[in-house]
Amino acid sequence: MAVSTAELEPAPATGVDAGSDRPEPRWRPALTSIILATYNERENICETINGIFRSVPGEVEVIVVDDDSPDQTWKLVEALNDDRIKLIRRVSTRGLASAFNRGIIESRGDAVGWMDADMCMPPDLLPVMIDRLADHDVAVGSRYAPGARDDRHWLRVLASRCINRFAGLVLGYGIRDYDSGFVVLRRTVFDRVSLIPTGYGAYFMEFLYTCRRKGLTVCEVPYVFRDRTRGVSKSAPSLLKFLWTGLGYVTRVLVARLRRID
Ligand SMILES: Nc1nc2c(ncn2[C@@H]2O[C@H](COP(=O)(O)OP(=O)(O)O)[C@@H](O)[C@H]2O)c(=O)[nH]1
Ligand SMILES: [Mg+2]
Repeated sequence: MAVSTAELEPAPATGVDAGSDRPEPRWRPALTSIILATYNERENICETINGIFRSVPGEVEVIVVDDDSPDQTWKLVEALNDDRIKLIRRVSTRGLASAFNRGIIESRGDAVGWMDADMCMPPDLLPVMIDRLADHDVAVGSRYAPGARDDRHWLRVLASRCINRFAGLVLGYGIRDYDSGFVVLRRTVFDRVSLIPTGYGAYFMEFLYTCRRKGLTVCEVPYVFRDRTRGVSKSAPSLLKFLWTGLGYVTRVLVARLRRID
């Protein structure tokens, strides 16, 4: 995939040892953890996991946090019988942000990432994102950075762009895809910032905002977001749910701006 990267701030001058002309080795994670939250993803989960194992260089663990999917997504994961996969089946609880948070708690990698398991986000972008951790704390897969594209229905693209524009105005820092939900970061980020595990995808905007407020560096890596071809969207199965989710995003932007956690 041809990918360019969009900078949110100039990269620090790393890569050259001040005392010699020998280049420093680029930072590489010893272990990368990728977290997948799943609810009724039986048609996508295996392709997503296999894509991650194919793409991510070096040691990798995949953590699947499934909320007891009625379609038994967790059973397919179990059947893969791969010791690089950690499966967490949560019973009697649901929620996207809390699922990712549980995955973070269970993860061991010095690079940690998370993404959707519906094949809208390409696993083969992960190595590019991991590479950017050599000079950034957080690398975000971006649908709206230059060179990116969002292939969904125009109404969803419009709504997403409006929410991102609003988030950009209220929260600042020039981030184009504030609610991306596709990310890889250095584990050290969690020494400074915790994910607030409430709500649906809107948690991500507050997370990125707090990262920047704490002085961490964030870059956006553009990619082509493909619309779902299998399974059903949990955030927009109907117009009413779609509007409700949108309202949740707007509210969370305002809450994030007001609470400004230190
Ligand atoms: N564990 C867990 N995963 C969820 C839940 N809701 C959605 N997901 C997963 O979160 C990801 C994004 O959900 P999706 O339905 O694609 O929403 P959309 O991208 O906003 O249309 C997918 O991998 C879903 O399977 C939930 O309540 N619990
Ligand atoms: Mg999706």
